[in-house]
Amino acid sequence: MSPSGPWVPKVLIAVLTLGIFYQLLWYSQTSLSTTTCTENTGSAWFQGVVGTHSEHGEDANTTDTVPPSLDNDKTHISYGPTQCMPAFSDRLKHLAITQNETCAKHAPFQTQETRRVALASINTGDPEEAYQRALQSQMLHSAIHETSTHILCEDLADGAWNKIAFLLNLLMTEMLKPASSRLEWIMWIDRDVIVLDTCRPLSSFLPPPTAAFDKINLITNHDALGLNAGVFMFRVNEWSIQLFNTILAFRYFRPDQDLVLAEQTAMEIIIQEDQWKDAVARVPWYWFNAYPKLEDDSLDTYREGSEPDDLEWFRARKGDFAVHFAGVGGRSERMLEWTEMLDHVDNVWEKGDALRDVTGEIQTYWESYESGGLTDAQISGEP
Ligand SMILES: *[C@@H]1O[C@H](CO)[C@@H](O)[C@H](O)[C@H]1NC(C)=O
Ligand SMILES: CC(=O)N[C@H]1CO[C@H](CO)[C@@H](O)[C@@H]1O
Repeated sequence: MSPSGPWVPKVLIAVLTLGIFYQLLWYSQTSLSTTTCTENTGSAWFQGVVGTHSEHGEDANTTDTVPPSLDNDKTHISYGPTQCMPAFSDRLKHLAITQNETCAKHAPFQTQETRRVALASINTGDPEEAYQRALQSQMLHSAIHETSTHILCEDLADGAWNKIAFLLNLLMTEMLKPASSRLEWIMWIDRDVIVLDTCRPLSSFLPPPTAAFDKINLITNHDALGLNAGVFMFRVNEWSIQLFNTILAFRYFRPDQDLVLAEQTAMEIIIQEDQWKDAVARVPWYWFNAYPKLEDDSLDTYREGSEPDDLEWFRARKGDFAVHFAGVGGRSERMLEWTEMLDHVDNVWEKGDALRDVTGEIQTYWESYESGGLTDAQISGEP
């Protein structure tokens, strides 16, 4: 015991010295990042994101050229105290402006949104670069179309049920606004979905705004296993509140039912039932939920537009709205490879190398729907 006595002051001094040294290091790092924040505060599109990422270095030259009309915090909205909204760099802000122009000029469809629409997603847990990049592609779409992206950063319910709880929260908030200003439709979009065609407005998937389609409240699609709830659109109304309430309460009221894929299975079961099914329109898988080609050359063939003739009909190709990495092995790496590749792909409508344009098909779909003549092929998209 006694030998330890003389050591104590030396250890204390050593700890103190180390402490001062590291504090200095820490201090200089903080002041560095604070500077970065201050520089960007003026042009931040949304509160809270400032300082959480440091993408700003690459594009400091553009800060003062962002038009004031785009300088708002209403476009990208995160929910909860945790900051999970990916940064929206000046490079992306500029991309939003230039793509807005090239889309309007070259896309063979109307690029302006015709309804009040928004995107919703969740980004809980430790940030993952692949998801950040995918969410940024969604945020870019919102910025181009002057809509909004809503991202939940907290857990409101366990596992994938969190999504349903969040959509209820969004719906109820919107329903408390006057009907003339609330959102009309929301697209739920998983964070493993990359938006490929930022030109296509979300409104373009919706039925015409006429009475014949008033009863449609939900637009879904199936993959090979049935309903895929990775991307779908729903109307902001009481029906949707009822639906999501019912899904959220499913386990309580039907505890014996096996839910293989949690909330997705519950949703699939419920929307097939008589009370709900007439308000649901199932549309082709690839309209807004195409899956990536899995072969090793998928990046090259997408970039070059050299997809093989036998590329399966539901696989993403140029012109498609989005690519969803549902259940793809090594998803994080694949998604990062795709986002990096996409950084070097020009607007497909400007280059004129789109391999699919669903515009005509969407129109025919709703015409057939109205006349009661929808075929199975129109619904599934399978040729
Ligand atoms: C996109 O272009 C339209 C008209 O060309 C304009 O009104 C709108 O503000 C633009 N939006 C962005 C994000 O640049
Ligand atoms: C380094 C950098 O970010 N340069 C950008 C400056 O702004 C122009 C647009 O005005 C971009 O094209 C450059 O990439």
